[in-house]
Amino acid sequence: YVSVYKNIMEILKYKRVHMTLIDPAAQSPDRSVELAEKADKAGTDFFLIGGSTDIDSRLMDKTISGIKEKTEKQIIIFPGSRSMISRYADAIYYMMLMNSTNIDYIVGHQIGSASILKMMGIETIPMGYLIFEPGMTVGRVGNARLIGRDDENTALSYAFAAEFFGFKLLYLEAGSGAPEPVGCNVIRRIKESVKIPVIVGGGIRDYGKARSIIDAGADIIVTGTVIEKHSNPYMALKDIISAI
Ligand code: 1GP
Repeated sequence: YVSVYKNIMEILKYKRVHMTLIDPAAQSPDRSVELAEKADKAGTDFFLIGGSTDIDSRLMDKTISGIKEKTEKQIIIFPGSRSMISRYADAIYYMMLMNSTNIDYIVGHQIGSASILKMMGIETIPMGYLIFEPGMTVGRVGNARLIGRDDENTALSYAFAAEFFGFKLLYLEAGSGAPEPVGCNVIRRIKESVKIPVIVGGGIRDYGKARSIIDAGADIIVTGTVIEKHSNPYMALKDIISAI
């Protein structure tokens, strides 16, 4: 068994990373497994399982165990609440929604799930999570005080704070299905100033967008919608992954 975080860091030594987000609330477990197989073939590096819709651990278990049977790639939980946990996952993002106005998303769900995570012995990856405009569903559900997509100074203050807190990853989120991802100037500025690997997600739907985000310095890109909505998810994803 290889630590997921170590694995991410090893891969980052020679290339950027692509993660595929699958939301178990968006389709049946069978369909989730089918999408995961396509993403695996297209060359994704890791799976993120989660989303903003609260789902119980049974649906998490069913989706994750199904995907695990079909791929060797590691699976990370991207939780929207304390109940989105599964013993079949390889790791969980133990995240703080840093710009939430709701204490539950800053530290409440984290405390609510701590004992069970400890009991399960699952790898927890400390991550700062920032939501930018337009924020979409996760911005609303997470009660986020949205950061402007070009607001470098505010973003940078959060990034420094993430570093001081000791987070191992920093996720810049525009919201699933956002028309535009986080601004490239923001990504570039953060990469110039902090050492934590930066994840960018929300609104990445084609090669061009992926390319500019990678050129701005993002270490990891996440796509979700493209595989759910595209008529040819395999080709669409392969194209995006070619940008890394
Ligand atoms: C959402 O960043 C992810 O948390 C993915 O967004 O669905 O727009 O690819 P998309």
